[in-house]
Amino acid sequence: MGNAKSGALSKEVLEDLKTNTRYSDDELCRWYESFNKQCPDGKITRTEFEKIYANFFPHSDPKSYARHVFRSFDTNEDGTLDFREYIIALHLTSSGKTSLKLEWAFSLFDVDKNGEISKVEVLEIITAIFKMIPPEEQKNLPDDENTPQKRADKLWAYFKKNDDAKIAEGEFIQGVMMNDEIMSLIQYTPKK
Ligand SMILES: [Ca+2]
Ligand SMILES: [Ca+2]
Repeated sequence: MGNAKSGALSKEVLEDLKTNTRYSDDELCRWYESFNKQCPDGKITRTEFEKIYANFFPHSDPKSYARHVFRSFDTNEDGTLDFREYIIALHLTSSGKTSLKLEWAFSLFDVDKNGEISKVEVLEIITAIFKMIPPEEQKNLPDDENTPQKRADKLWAYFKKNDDAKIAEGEFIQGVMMNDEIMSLIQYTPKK
């Protein structure tokens, strides 16, 4: 036991994940088993992560978005996702709680991790989101949302900011929660 390479989930990680997520012992152990089967070395690399995304978006280019998502999940910045980071990611993105998802969205937009979002960062992430929308679908977007720049301008205008101002985390979460239209600008769910 205890040896990270032996294949068993360490007690520390298990306890930590139980405290930080809503998952049970059972669920965590089951996922650990399947995680280990798919990633025998216990880590997901950025390239592997990008491939997973590519499977979900066969008609568009999710690469830069996947890169940003990976950065937001790789909290110890070692260039791979371990089981702990993977489960926290799952917890943040699949929880029904909007505030939790938006906490994660904030970390996605805060590209340089300085605790605030600039308009340049908004444009960078929105450009990545935009690339995931298949060209056919892009044609049908509303006139004020059909380019990354227009989308970034729209989001920024909603927060009533000058171009060089910044958005703090609390302000971001509260603002997006109060406006469905803005919520739709910061994510893309593929149509079937
Ligand atoms: Ca990591
Ligand atoms: Ca920032």
